[in-house]
Amino acid sequence: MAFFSKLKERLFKSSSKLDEGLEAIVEDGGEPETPPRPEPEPETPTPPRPEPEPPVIPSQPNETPPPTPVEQPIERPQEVPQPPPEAIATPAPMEIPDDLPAAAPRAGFLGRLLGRGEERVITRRALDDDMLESLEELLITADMGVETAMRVTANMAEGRMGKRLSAREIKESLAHEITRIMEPVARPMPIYAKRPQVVLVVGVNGSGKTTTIGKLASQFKAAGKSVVIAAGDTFRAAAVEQLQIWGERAGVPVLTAPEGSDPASLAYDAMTKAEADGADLLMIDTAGRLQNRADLMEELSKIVRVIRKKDPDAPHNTLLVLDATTGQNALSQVEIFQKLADVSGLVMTKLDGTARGGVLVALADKFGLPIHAIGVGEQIDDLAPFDPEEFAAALTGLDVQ
Ligand SMILES: Nc1nc2c(ncn2[C@@H]2O[C@H](COP(=O)(O)OP(=O)(O)OP(=O)(O)O)[C@@H](O)[C@H]2O)c(=O)[nH]1
Ligand SMILES: [Mg+2]
Repeated sequence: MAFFSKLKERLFKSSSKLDEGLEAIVEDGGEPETPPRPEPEPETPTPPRPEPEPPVIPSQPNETPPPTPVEQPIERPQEVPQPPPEAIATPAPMEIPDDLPAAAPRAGFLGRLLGRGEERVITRRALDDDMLESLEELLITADMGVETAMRVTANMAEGRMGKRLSAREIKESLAHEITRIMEPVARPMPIYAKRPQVVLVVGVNGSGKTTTIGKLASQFKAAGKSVVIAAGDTFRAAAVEQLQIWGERAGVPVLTAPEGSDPASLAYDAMTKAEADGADLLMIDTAGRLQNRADLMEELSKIVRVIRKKDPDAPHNTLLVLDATTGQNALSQVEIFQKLADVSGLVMTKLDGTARGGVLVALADKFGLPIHAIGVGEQIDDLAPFDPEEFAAALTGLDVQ
């Protein structure tokens, strides 16, 4: 299945919430209009697209300095396997001229044929303060957060106040604003020439760390990288077993240690093995006990101290895994983990089955940390690089044309 379709289907709860909400806002106070029939052929050439305006979103400074890579990062669209070319759907154009009826029948022979005998009625509502307020509330219910929702609606309103808009036009401009916020943070995990590149994976209990490591390991393996996994969550025996199952699925060795043993010494052994094997990547799973923050902090910093004995620049990536179903809570998790570890990027899991997908927009807006990937299910291939246009279209319920 094309990833966009999968994303859209799985983001159903978020998108249907926005979709239905937007329709209701336009219906409430809007008036039905029948668009004028287009002129018959010849087709008019499409006017050149206006240059995109420079972003007007005041960007938040990124508080964490970017990690200093030892070697030049290799931008690697090829590292995380992309969906096959035929699976990449082109998102709908994000900007449409204000005066064009959004769903006007297509001009030309086919358009006349399809449009014959039926007048399509579109409801439009003039954009005013009341409507903006309703839009803002709707975005807040989708977990976009108050500040981000305000910013998105304010940007969307620019130059459109008083204009009569259809639900589709609003979706398109919302998707455009969301894409603009998310584009700067949509970056795949950088791959360094360093061997082994150490990836420390952190996050609260149940956020999806172990599952994400399994999925990533499988994707890196498929991309030709050799990977070693360290089961650094020695707190629960079940965690080790779970990781072993993922290791088998991905065809990647998993280093384990007895329950209750020191995760730092396991990480050290794993570093030794990864070096001896000439592995490209070492992924270290960790326990996510936030109940005792001091313990967790000590545990994480000990892992870092120990692996730095082998490589002073390790870990090269610290991925924070966040669960989308926790909504706004994800924001405070980022704040906490930025204090506990030098977070270099985010992975957002469980975007399937939640109506809180908007939190990803709030995260991008507030922290500006790279979003490497998103999880939309429990299967090995349910993790994809983050694509802002696809995400914005799926979130707003916009159909790809
Ligand atoms: N629906 C869905 N479920 C997911 C996703 N990612 C992980 N899960 C599920 O979430 C649950 C917790 O995932 P784990 O990978 O065990 O989470 P963890 O962070 O390692 O948890 P702890 O080891 O307890 O800290 C499991 O049942 C996973 O199958 C996702 O993208 N979508
Ligand atoms: Mg785990």
